[in-house]
Amino acid sequence: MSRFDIPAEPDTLSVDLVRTAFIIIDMQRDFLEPGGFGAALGNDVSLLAAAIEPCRRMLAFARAGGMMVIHTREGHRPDLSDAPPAKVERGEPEKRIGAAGPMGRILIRGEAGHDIVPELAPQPGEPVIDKPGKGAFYQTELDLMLRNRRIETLFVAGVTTEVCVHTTVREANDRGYRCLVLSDACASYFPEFHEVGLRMIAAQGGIFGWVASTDAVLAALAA
Ligand code: TIU
Repeated sequence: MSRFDIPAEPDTLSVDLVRTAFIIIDMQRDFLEPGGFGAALGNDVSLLAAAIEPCRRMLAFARAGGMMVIHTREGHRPDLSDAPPAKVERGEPEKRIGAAGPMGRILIRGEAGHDIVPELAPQPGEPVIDKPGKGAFYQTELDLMLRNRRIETLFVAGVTTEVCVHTTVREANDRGYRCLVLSDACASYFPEFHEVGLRMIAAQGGIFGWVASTDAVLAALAA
């Protein structure tokens, strides 16, 4: 039996775990640690640390149960050929995408800051989607990979709630996936945006998807 009813906002979500993927959005050092992209934008990066442990618990469950696990990373080629000038040319030049920082060049693939935090490091066989934008579907193979596995539902976690998590959930929703956002496994530099971002997903009868805590999901899946 792989079907479970998960208590969520705005209502119970029935999921088939065989057709569910756990997608962890951009839990990279560039967003969570000092000296990366998040800090260059003027943010207090310590606010994102709270999402690590809930992500780790869901990841452990998913791995133990053989669920599809997908990691994403936001970043660009070293020559910036995949980075729109409109994205790069913001803020002070020494803090822009591609500038040198303590974890290497900011938001550039292959640099230390681009890595996923060690607690959530991908295991061999788990796809890592490198994305140039905020959404994980834009200019990536994610949709193809999910369709090939007949995935219908996404458990979504990561950072930041109102930016890359929201953009990805909106993209997924329009493509016909049911998205369950794990409220405490996401985080924002702006606590109020986190709260309102989650409310926006579940409002209007679940206009973008469903929201539940990691504990609520794990308890339902253990039943
Ligand atoms: N700035 C911010 O909140 N987020 C990003 O730029 N990217 C992601 O959310 N991953």
